[in-house]
Amino acid sequence: MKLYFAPKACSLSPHIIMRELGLEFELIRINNKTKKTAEGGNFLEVNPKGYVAALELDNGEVLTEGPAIVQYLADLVPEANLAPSNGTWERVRLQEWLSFITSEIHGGSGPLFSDEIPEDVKDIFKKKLFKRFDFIVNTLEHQDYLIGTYSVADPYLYTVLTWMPNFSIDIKDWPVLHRYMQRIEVREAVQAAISAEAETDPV
Ligand SMILES: N[C@@H](CCC(=O)N[C@@H](CS)C(=O)NCC(=O)O)C(=O)O
Repeated sequence: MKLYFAPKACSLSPHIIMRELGLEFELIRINNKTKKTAEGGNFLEVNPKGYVAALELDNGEVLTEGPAIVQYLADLVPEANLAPSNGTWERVRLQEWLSFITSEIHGGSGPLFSDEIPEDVKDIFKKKLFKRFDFIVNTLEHQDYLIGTYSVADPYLYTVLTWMPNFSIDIKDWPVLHRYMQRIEVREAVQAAISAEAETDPV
């Protein structure tokens, strides 16, 4: 398997999961501006949508969209318990969280990366994001992880929360979220993924 990634981007989430599961894979860095891959190829030929993450399977199939990728990976090693079994209510709850993270937190922070959006407009997006943070806090006040046990939803939320300093948002203002991030950050797979991405050469 090959994981196409850009350092510190949302591709960190499936990257962490692959390490949590002990899977063998090749990491291929891409340049998100030029869409060149570290192999010298055109990333648009891998994922015509032009964004990471993209997972290329050994049979040549390419899977995109973070929530789909992490569920596919978790199901490869069910005994690791990173996702409840398909067809169970608990799995639907996991999908509910993945959808929430992808649309409300990941998608919700997208405009904050823009150089073209004025600060006062960004403040409107931030306000909405903060409401979503409060909702997450309501859950994490009572349990360590989103579905109760550590699952593929947690490295995804962790990854998008690492972006907040870029927007002058201090996650320490939500102590429950801050402690949650610390819990995830100390995991061996998380540290290994962060280091491996940092050690790759720019494309
Ligand atoms: N819907 C996609 C969004 C992926 C996404 O936003 N990728 C960003 C990095 S976090 C990216 O590569 N952006 C570059 C671009 O859109 O050109 C998913 O959830 O996987």
